[in-house]
Amino acid sequence: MDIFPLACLFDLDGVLVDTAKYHYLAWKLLAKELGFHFSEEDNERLKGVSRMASLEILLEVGGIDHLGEKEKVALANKKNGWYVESILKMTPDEVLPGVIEFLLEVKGAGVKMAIGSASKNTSTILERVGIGHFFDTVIDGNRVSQAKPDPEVFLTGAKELGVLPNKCLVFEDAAAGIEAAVNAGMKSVGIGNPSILNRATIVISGFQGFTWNKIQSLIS
Ligand code: B16
Ligand code: MG
Repeated sequence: MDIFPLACLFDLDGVLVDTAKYHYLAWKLLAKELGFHFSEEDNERLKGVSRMASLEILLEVGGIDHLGEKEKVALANKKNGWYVESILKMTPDEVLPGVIEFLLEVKGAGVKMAIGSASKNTSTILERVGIGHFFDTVIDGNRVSQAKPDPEVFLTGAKELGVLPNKCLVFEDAAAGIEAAVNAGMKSVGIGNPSILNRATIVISGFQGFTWNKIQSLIS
């Protein structure tokens, strides 16, 4: 019998933990320093997007178009300093509902697991919330050069796990991440809004109430 999937690749922010609120606080503070308001709606555009690309969106919202590369890097570093202050205070309680139960089930089924995240702070977050031990490998923003929707992050994960892309299942909350899964030739489970994640194989609102067997039957 054809066994599917042999590996699960998990995005981090918005799938396993909710760090978006800390990103938002730090970006909002930066915008305030630059003299404009950055709304929660604007912040939605930063989901799954790399740090420098997020800064470009923020500057566009503020109508700031005169900064050089050095100034931009300094602003991104400043925002990251504030963000790191927040994530260093994270606790295991901040793992999203149903996640631990789901990871335990997948691990128990002998399925390999990897992280595929754009964040360069992935290791700090995994350590703070205490879920790092579940994953056979961690592919993050420090290890890839192409941002989602490029498939690099997921293809690297599959390669490190020694599993063919078509035997991998991706869990993602961002449209760009679902697109990356499609580009990698992988099926995907979208976490969030079905109208935004319409390229995913299936969409669920979160892990609570979803067993591994249920997910397997929904994707096949
Ligand atoms: P950092 P994910 C992404 O994480 C976030 O969704 C996105 O908002 C953030 O800009 C990006 O990581 C980079 O994060 O500044 O920590 O390197 O969803 O890919 O796990
Ligand atoms: Mg995400």
